[in-house]
Amino acid sequence: MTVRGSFPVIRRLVSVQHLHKWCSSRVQKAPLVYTPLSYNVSVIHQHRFFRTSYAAAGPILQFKLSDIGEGIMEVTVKEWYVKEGDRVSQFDSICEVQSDKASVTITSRYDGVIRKLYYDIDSIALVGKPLVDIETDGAGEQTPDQDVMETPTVSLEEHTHQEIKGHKTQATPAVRRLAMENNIKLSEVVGTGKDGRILKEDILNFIARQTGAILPPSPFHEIQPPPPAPAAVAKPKEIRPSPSIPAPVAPRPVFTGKDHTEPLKGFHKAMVKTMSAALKIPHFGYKDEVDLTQLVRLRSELKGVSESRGVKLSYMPFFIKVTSSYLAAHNIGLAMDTPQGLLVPNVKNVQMLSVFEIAVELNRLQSLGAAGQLGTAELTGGTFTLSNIGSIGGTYAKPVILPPEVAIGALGKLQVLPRFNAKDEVVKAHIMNISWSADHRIIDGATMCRFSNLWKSYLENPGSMVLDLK
Ligand code: CAO
Repeated sequence: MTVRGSFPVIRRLVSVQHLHKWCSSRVQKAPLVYTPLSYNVSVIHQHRFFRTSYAAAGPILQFKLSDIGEGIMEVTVKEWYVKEGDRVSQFDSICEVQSDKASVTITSRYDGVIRKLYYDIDSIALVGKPLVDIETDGAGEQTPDQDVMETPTVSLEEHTHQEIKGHKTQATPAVRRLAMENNIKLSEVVGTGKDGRILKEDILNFIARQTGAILPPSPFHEIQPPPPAPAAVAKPKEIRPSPSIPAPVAPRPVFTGKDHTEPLKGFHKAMVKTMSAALKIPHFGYKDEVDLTQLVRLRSELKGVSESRGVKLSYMPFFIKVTSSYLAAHNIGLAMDTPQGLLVPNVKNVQMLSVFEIAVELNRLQSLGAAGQLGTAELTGGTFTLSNIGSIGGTYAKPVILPPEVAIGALGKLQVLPRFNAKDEVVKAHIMNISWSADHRIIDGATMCRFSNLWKSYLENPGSMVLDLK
């Protein structure tokens, strides 16, 4: 057995001794049940779906990666232990797959020949899709079931079961989730379904017995908001708790809502990869506040001019330009909230652009982002990122570095706040918080602090910027 991963469910499952497999109801409809490949894991009980076609030597069984529970919709194929044409015997390792929760070695339960591998190393194998074809030796023992090919991806409502210390529990993933959310061990619940299967109702009744709550006779009940008080009911009297009467125990809330699992797709998937890579970076966080009172004045003077040229001028072009005052050449990325999710296009060669030219490019990137048309050219090659989360709200953030970049800044919301001026007078100031994260393997705290101070001083005295602007 090979199971790696720290996910508690996996840890819990590791103690189970035995893998129990069974086929879907559709497969069971076939006169003979095919022996499927098995996960060499003693805990996860799965469905196996097969399509059968005939080759001269015998039936070719198509093994589909089935629902392994816990919301896992895909795994990465880490290693193949066989290649096409290899002969395998029962219990030979076929491949190793990895989900975000565990690594699992998949073994054969057949003697036969591998006819097809469906994935390359590091490809994503999807639940419900074929993993390998095996031409089995026992041709005569099996009966084809062409229909099975049409079987959709395993539904979460399909039954799974697991064996815990000799006690077999059967329940759907939804019921398991309900039990888990309410800290209930399935082994302690008596199932009233077919073959002792644990139903949602059994869990609810179990909770009711624990809490003393009375459940309606309907199969499931949802938490309802309390009904509005009737108009005729007088104002309730104030109830003073008596020390001699124990306060009523509020029943534990019962979670009966139905969650659904959606596979991560497109840019979200990329975000998983990038952010997982970012986890390897030791982040140094540094925060400060910047008084943008003068910049606010300057922008309001320039905004009209810019608009008369058809370009929206926000604060971002100033932030981007100032960030660009320290390196020879760089493409400043900006986190962008788009209908497809978070994207980070970058403004190329900011060192060569005026604030106005940056605004032009920013306007273009925003239009592309809104239309879902940002391409590889815009999305690659960034050297530093600014994330203006303040345009949505909030003051401080803990931005995550986008590898292979080494620093990132998150801009907070620009707010009007009271501050002291040089004469000790309280004045109205336009304050924005800045939160930096730096890769501490490369940038130490003092360097980050000095960079931030300089960045801040330019923005607090935008006139000084003019001297250095190109
Ligand atoms: N505080 C106060 N006002 C702000 C502000 C801030 N931090 N940032 C922007 N504004 C103002 C702008 O000045 C503009 O006001 P005017 O109408 O007076 O000009 C208005 O809000 C709208 O600005 P904008 O958002 O269209 O343009 P922008 O250049 O400031 O920002 C962009 C562009 C793409 C950075 C921003 O739209 C965006 O997507 N921000 C979200 C970034 C994000 O999701 N970060 C999280 C990353 S980690 O998941």
